[in-house]
Amino acid sequence: MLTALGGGVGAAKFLEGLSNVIGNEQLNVIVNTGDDIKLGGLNISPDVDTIIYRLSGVVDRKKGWGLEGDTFNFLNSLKRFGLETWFNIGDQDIATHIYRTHLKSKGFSATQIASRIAKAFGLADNISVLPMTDHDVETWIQTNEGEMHFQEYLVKKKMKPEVCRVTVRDIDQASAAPGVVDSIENARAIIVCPSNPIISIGPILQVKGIRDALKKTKAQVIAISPLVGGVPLKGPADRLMRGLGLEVSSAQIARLYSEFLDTMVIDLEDAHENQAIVDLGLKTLVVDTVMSDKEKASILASSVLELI
Ligand code: FO1
Repeated sequence: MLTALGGGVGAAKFLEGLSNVIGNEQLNVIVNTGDDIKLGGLNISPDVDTIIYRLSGVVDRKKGWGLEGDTFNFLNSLKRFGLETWFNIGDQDIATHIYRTHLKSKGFSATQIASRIAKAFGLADNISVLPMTDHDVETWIQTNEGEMHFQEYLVKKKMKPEVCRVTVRDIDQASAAPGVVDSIENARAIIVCPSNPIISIGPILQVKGIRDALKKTKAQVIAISPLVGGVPLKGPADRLMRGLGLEVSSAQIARLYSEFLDTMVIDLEDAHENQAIVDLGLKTLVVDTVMSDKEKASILASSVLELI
């Protein structure tokens, strides 16, 4: 059994590659839920959905999120009522959010809901998508324009405000969802996907029990840096790291994970950081990490598997 930690588009791309090279081996994916947001009464869990959509072959590959060929008539109709429509929910995608909201109102947990959505999209039987926690948490960003939900910072404000602090609301009440700690304890190896270390992996590590399980596990832990040439290919990792006073580098990400990490995978363009990571007592792998298509994601996943 392999276990991966991740959230969002980078993780989903890597996991697609991984799913193509693991045969029937069980893969448990522990997914960030800090990006979750309630909008217009709907419970939306972007990272869970992005990973399910990608792994079941229905994602909009150009955007990296949402469903291929989706339309936005519903969203346009909402404008009539003066509701905020900056978060682009497609006409097919909304069915997922309605279903999640319906099950949640009936008392189903995030874990149960993710499992049902995955099944409905025909996700392979050997892959389990596990939300990091069944408790409701939300990542909020303190900026020079005030505090806002992460999605508001990312989508509505287009990452323009200056970041001062990142808080995962209610994380102190969040315990690991069923199967999460077990997946870390009993894995053959654990892969930290090329995801944002602050808002994707950071919240997962703050859930009670997860960091400790990673420190204790006998499994090798391998992380893939989301930076290429010192910058993220997508998203605000650099802005968030800088805002928190951190150096923007793969070596810094390795430092954030060093308590539990064995190997850091970095891009060829960041080869000059190799020694700094080795000096932390970690192994490294320097390869092309740019996943411009499925084949390149599979090649990266194969290189990671060869380390195990
Ligand atoms: N990302 C955007 O940049 N703009 C959007 O309007 C948007 C809508 C959206 C709707 C559903 C969904 O599941 C994801 C969506 N995303 C959108 C992606 C999401 O904001 C981010 O990819 C993740 O939260 C970052 O990890």
